[in-house]
Amino acid sequence: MFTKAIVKTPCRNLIKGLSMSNLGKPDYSTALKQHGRYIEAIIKCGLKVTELEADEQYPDSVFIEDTALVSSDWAVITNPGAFSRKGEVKAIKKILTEKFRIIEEIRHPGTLDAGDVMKVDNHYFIGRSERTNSLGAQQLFQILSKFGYTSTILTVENSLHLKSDVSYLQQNNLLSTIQFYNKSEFEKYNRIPVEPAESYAANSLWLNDRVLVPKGFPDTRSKIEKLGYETIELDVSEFRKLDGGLSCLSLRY
Ligand code: CIR
Repeated sequence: MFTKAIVKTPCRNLIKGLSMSNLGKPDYSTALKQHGRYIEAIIKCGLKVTELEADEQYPDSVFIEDTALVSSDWAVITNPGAFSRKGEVKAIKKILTEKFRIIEEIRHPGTLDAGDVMKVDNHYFIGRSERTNSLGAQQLFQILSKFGYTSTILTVENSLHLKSDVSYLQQNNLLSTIQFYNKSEFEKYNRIPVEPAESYAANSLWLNDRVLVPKGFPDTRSKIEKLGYETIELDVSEFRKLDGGLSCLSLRY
């Protein structure tokens, strides 16, 4: 169960964020409203939220998930793969140093976005992607093994991050795009296929027995509900324009 979350208010420069989506530029005031509803949903799921102030220097800084990996008593500060995002870690390091006793860091030339990291029970999957290089993945593997966790490193192709393709919903349930559905690494899980037309919804977020699902993907939502979860549908259209999903908008622990 999660008890806390950290989020970061979107900045006005959000409209200059990185994007491969061709969905146009986000509208700032809509993004701000959507972010507010996201916070309300997290609170409804029982988490206490810390909101960091907007930082105009970093257009993508609302996607706070990429800057750190947090657990109940330790945190790993990442080294984001995109040059324009590297400085985002400064603010997150400051706050995490106040909250956690054990802090580790991914160091240059290793790069890692935590959107490439998925925890499944006591195991971590680490995606090697355009943002997370082999060295960064290896560094995290070593750090996690020091903390007593096992990890699997796998390659992510054609997506920004590992969690653009797969989301763990607990109780052995793994939501997966068709591309990842047959990966041998995931064979032992109850895989729930996300239809290609709904692939964005593969990034849904389990929060204490509820699942946050992006608005507009009814087939995926109904598959998740059939597993017995209550879902909360959230419109995150403005973050989607920057390739961001539900998990990207918070750090949970
Ligand atoms: C980026 O390209 O870095 C941002 N526009 C989106 C980051 C999304 N983060 C995530 O999936 N964890």
